[in-house]
Amino acid sequence: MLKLYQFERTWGIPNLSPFCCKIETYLRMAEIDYEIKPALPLGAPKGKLPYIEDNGQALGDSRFIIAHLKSAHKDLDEGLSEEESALSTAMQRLLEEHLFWVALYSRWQYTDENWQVNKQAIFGGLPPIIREIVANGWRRKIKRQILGHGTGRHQAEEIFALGKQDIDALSASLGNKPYFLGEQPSTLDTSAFGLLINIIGCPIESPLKEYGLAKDNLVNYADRIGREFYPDLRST
Ligand SMILES: N[C@@H](CCC(=O)N[C@@H](CS)C(=O)NCC(=O)O)C(=O)O
Repeated sequence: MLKLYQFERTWGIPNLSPFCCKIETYLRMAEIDYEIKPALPLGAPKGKLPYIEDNGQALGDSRFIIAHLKSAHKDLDEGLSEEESALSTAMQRLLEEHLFWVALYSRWQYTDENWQVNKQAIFGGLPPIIREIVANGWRRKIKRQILGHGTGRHQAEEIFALGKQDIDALSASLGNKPYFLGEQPSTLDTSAFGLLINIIGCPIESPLKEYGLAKDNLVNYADRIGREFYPDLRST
């Protein structure tokens, strides 16, 4: 059976990593059998989670994992027009290559309260003696990534202003539809749900979360997908 390597579940959401949540959501929406292997990024093929093992093949990065799932199992996007596929790609880039960094900043850098919550969730299972060393080293690494991406070069208000533009775009694009591209879930929904639930449904406080929570359609969307595809978790 396909193995999904991802962070331990916490906070009552599918995963504290938007990308892990994206893959698990794809597996559930596509009704592909899988088993979860709790992991940290250290042993991952590309040094990041999620990764999967399927038929003896290890694959990292959610985009390549989904390409494999589409060809070897089920393609959630097979009914999309060319225009819808293009929109899907563009929106996934907005989510994963821009808004993700605002969420990452909120967790690892914005306030000490958020960092403590994040630290406990990711590193809480490590023995106390090495926990602080590993967590602080990892935090330095992630802060360097945020700076290298460019997000970390702005003031907090500027970072959240950019993130709010993405929330506005997502909310307007979803409108009153059940899913981003209409009546059926597609890959774009796996990416959108993965990040949205990690912004509005977890205990990391920020202006981005407040702004997202004020968008009724996004809140209802995340809530509905959580109830429909994760009935085994508490209501999200
Ligand atoms: N492009 C990758 C991004 C995956 C990613 O950023 N994973 C994060 C967790 S959300 C990670 O494992 N980070 C560990 C690190 O950067 O050291 C994907 O689509 O899977």
